[in-house]
Amino acid sequence: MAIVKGEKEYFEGIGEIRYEGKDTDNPLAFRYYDENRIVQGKTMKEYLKFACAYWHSFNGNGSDPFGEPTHIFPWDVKSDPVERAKDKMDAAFEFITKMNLPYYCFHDVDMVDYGPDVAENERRLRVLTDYALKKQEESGVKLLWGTANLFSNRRYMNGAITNPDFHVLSHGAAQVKAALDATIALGGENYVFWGGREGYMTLLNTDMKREKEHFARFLHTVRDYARKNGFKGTFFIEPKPCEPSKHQYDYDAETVIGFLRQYDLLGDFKLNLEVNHATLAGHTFQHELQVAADTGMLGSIDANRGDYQNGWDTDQFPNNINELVESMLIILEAGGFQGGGINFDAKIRRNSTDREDLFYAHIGGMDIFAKSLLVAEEILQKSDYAKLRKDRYASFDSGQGKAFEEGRLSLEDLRDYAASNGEPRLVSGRQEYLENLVNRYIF
Ligand code: XUL
Ligand code: CO
Repeated sequence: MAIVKGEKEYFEGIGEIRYEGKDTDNPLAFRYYDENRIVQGKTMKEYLKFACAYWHSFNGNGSDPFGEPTHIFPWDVKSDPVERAKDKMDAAFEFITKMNLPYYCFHDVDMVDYGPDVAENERRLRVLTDYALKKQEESGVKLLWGTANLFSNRRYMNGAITNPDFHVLSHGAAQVKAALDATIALGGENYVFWGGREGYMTLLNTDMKREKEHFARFLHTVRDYARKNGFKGTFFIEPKPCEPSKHQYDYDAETVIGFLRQYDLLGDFKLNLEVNHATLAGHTFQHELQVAADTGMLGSIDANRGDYQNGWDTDQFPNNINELVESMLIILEAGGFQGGGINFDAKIRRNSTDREDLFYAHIGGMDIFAKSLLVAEEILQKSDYAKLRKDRYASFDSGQGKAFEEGRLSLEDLRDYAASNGEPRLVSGRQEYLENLVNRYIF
């Protein structure tokens, strides 16, 4: 990939990150991510579709509720917001191309600062969209998805599209329209809705039914606008149960699928699942992936990991091989992502202040996904993993089990089968055997 720099080089001394194989001791090289290697009939680059998240890498400054920024960005100096945003974009594309990341994702306000004036915000975003388009053309980097940030501005404190005040809703809509226009202009492959404030803090002041109906009505309105304006991609909803709201309507995969089905939106929407959101919902990431895969709704993922001790969204870079191999097994068996890819919705730690840290984080994340993909492919090709699971259900493949599946047995028939066949034998679920099987291919 051609490295695309601006006037200034922000990551000086760091060149293109290349695949050097697993035995390299170069910390600024890939050990497993070989973008041209064929897996499942596609190159790794096409299969995994890695994306850089603009917000964590170029806006997130390391500040937390207890402390000031620790990441002091050299591109964040000019006073004019549009000029400053262009510098940031220079840095972003320099990083993305040095990392060989094929995609990126953004919120409107990551690209350029927004103020209170709708028309001025639209103007700013259009300038940056034009700037991004040139950079995309120069580098070949593509937009995996765009989105609007409807949670940071104080006007959204009671929600954006589910706000009890129609005036606030209209501002959310204006932002979505502009973000969608930018996504379409940039050839964005998908558009995401994550509703951090679409939920409630207390039911004492909330008409939940009406708020959810407003959200559904709005999604129809957006879908119609986008299709009319040539958007061919997929809309994703990103579930998360809470944080920042006490309760969010897009709680988890199952809840979102039910909502989309209820409001007749299944045809245009799929899911963007995030590891740390799954665990906040009390699920494994694998569970969320399987729920989505089983309904043909596995659109894309936001890659990160949580912390075993902390109960919030720590958005750390992924590094749990067992979690990811089990996840890749589900993704492979589902036939890959439906339109999406792997967006690193992850941030380096507050005290990771070296220029290289952002590179190490992405290299580690890309390598562990690449390794997990290879391991999962081998498990599916060489082991009896898939067969063992299928065989567990063999009693439904013929005879009375099959008749039950086909709806041909009454409750009396089931009772009679039990009465005439005695006590079932105990059949092992072989969990430890399967865990060892996965490890055998990892090591
Ligand atoms: C927040 C989160 C968001 C979405 C995009 O937890 O994951 O960054 O991915 O709005
Ligand atoms: Co996310």
